[in-house]
Amino acid sequence: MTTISGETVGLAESSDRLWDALIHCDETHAVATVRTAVSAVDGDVCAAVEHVLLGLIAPAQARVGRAWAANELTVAQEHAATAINERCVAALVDAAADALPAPSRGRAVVACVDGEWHALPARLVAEVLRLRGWRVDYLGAQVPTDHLVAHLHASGAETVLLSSSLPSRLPTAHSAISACLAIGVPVVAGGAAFGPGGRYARLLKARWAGDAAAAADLLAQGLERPRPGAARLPDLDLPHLTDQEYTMVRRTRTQLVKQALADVENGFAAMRSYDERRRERTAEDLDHIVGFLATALYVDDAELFTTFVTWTAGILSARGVPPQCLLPALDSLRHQLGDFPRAVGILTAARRALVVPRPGRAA
Ligand code: B12
Repeated sequence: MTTISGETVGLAESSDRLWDALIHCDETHAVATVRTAVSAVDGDVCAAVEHVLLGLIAPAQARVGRAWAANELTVAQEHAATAINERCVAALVDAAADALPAPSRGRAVVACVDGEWHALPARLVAEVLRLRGWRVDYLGAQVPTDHLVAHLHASGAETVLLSSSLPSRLPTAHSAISACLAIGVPVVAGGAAFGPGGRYARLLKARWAGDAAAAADLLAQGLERPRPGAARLPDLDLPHLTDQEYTMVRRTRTQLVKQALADVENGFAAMRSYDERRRERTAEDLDHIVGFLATALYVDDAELFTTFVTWTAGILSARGVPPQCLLPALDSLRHQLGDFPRAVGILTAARRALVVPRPGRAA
């Protein structure tokens, strides 16, 4: 028997079995594996379920992401694995239903930022809070801010837990955070979008927690209700926005992408032979690049953009696309945005960070 009180419960064997089931689209074995992992933990069922949700399923899902990025899993396998993990979460929570404590600690809303489809992390947060005795309204993926606020008014929930995985959703997250604070509801933000150590959450005036267990601990301490009027216009939280660089990049996004596409075609010969579908994918990639540039301007952090560009270079390399094709794109944007010093600085830093193997040499 294993116990979770004060000791680490090994999940290594279950982890291998779950991975095997996920990559073979084997839902039945995946569910059996997570159920067995829970029953192998001695003691409180709710604590055991939490342990397996966060110690087995969450890391398996993150591994799915890494394997997809390395081109070891197809998009279809990644989708199947996500669906299976969602089913595993549901199976465990159902199995713990009889042991769930009556909700006695208050009411919390868990939601993803508008435009954010990564719902599984938010689902994990919701279930862990329920297991710890909170009443939880789980609103799922991409919740428009006005509907989130309307729900807070209607439900009287005391806290919002806001999830976002994509840094490019940060400006939208800021609006949501500000809207919740304005009506006196504290916000705990979480997810990869909020940066290492949650630095962007703090910048946007939200509390932050690294995972569902840390969020539950934070809520248990009691969060101070913000004073009405605590929310301010974005320019007051982020004074650099007054230079209008973010606004201009957002406003001219379509034109920036169009011109960058033309410049990449000129600067990267291989692209001239692309069929229509590949050109569309390239345009999508460029749109992501401009979206991340805008976000880096929003939070005034060149590192956000550099991290994204080097990540994109890795994704391209793993698929046999030379990351050099990013250089003409960055140069095009730098040229188009020559009058915007912060944008030029961010693009220059990313260009420098992009380690491009010389032609004919191994990476
Ligand atoms: C599954 C998945 C999807 C699924 C999501 C389905 C679903 N139901 O969730 C789908 C297919 C929809 C998808 C779409 C996209 N995805 Co995706 N996706 C993933 C993947 C593989 C797993 C996400 C996940 O569940 N992770 C596991 C969870 C448990 O980990 P976590 O998110 O870090 O969460 C932990 C903490 O951060 C924290 N936490 C999270 N939220 C919160 C909230 C609160 C309040 C608190 C306290 C804590 C907290 O708790 C969790 C642990 O307990 C990731 C890869 C990865 N490594 O995460 C990519 C990933 C996030 N996706 C990515 C991308 C690019 C996309 C797309 C843009 C792809 C495309 N071109 O269309 C779209 C964007 C869609 C959108 N607008 O949101 C990139 C983002 C890269 C970047 N630099 O921004 C990633 C990292 C892919 C990768 N391998 O590199 N994706």
